[in-house]
Amino acid sequence: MEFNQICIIGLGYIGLPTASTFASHGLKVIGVDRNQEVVKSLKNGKVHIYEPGLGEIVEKVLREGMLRVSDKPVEADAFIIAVPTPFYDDKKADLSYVRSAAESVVPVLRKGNLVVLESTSPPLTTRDIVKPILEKSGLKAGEDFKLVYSPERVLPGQILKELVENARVIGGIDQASAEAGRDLYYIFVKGDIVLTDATTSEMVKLMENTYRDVNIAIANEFSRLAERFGVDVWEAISIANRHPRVKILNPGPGVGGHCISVDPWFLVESAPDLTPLIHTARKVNDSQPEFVVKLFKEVMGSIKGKRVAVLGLAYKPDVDDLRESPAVEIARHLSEEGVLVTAFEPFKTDFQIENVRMVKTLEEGLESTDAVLLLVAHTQFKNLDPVVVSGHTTARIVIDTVNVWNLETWRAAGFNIVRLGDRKNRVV
Ligand code: SAJ
Repeated sequence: MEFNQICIIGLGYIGLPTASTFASHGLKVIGVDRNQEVVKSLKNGKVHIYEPGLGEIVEKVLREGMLRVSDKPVEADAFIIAVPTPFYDDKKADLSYVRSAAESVVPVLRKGNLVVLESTSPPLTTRDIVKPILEKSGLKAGEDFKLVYSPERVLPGQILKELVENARVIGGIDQASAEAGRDLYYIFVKGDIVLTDATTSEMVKLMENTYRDVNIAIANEFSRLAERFGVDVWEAISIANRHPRVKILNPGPGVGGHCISVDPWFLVESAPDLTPLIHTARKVNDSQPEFVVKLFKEVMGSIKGKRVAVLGLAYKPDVDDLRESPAVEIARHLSEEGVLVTAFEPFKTDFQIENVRMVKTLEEGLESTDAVLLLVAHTQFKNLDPVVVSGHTTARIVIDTVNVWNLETWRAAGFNIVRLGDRKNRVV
């Protein structure tokens, strides 16, 4: 199938990089977002999200007129739906954005078009939800238009690189749809393109993130066991990982972001009777912030009125995304327990948490505190020189939950350093 103009609905962390990558490969792209603020800021050449390299490429394709933005879809050869799929309080998928994006395509859908769903969705969403909505146009999927599910699988922080280099799975509601999807992504994808059916590709996406979640949960559980048995979990993991068939992931303050902490619930929701392991792993990772709070209490003794400088609130290193962030939860929880929390998040200094003092610089955060709590391994924090830090603070206790600070150098600079999951080397 040939493509001249495509329409991408949803200009967030996935839609915008995808739109600008297609545009920089010679396709005319209409980027659609129903949020007027997003449309307005992009029309002024401003990118509303942080992702390395994205600002430059968006600015270029906007300037060249290859990417245009609008608040509703227009006629095109293909439509890509890349809107969020959050969940409700009861952990059920909220498909309202997917539904309304599909509805918005109906008036402009034409014979011969291709429609792609990229949003992470519970199994059968393409077949049972998106297809019937699109067929309200009077056209039939498979006969009049093609329909595929092709999940994004890119890692925030490396999106532009992984969009191009990762293998791409394309699940069609029939073979012709899958082949049309391949023709579209072939425009920029250098990794393998694997064709399958729509439901398999929905499941593949959920399996990948669930696999990671379960593996992080076991690492987090190992960190708790290490505390109990006086072991250094980091040492134990590095030794275990020398086994040729073992690859344990890293424990930490918990699992955040909008993917791994959300997607496994879509499987639990779809088949609760078949997913006890997946469900438990989610609960383990969701309770890891509590484990950090408990560690903080153990180290600090009574915590009411104590001052702590929290370093990092993002859900992982070097991103500005704070969605479902365990670090935010820890800061909130500590403050609810009466700790005087100051937080510094270099990628989002204007973020607000009730009763948490946000500071714009690291130095401001470090002064007047009793302890430093490192929650995110941002490069800036990893590279901190403990001698310099010691000049900015009277605190002598630092708690590293992500294992990036060297015990010896921090001790030599006069700090009592505590690591999550390391009871072996703890002095307090
Ligand atoms: N984390 C740990 N320990 C680890 C690895 C990660 O605690 O060993 C934590 C991170 O700190 C973070 C969370 O897990 O809070 C998730 O981070 P991540 O880097 O593992 O993944 P995401 O959520 O940024 O991106 C994932 C990726 N999926 C997989 O690696 C299987 C990405 O490829 C997907 O495209 C993305 O989800 C998505 O959009 O679904």
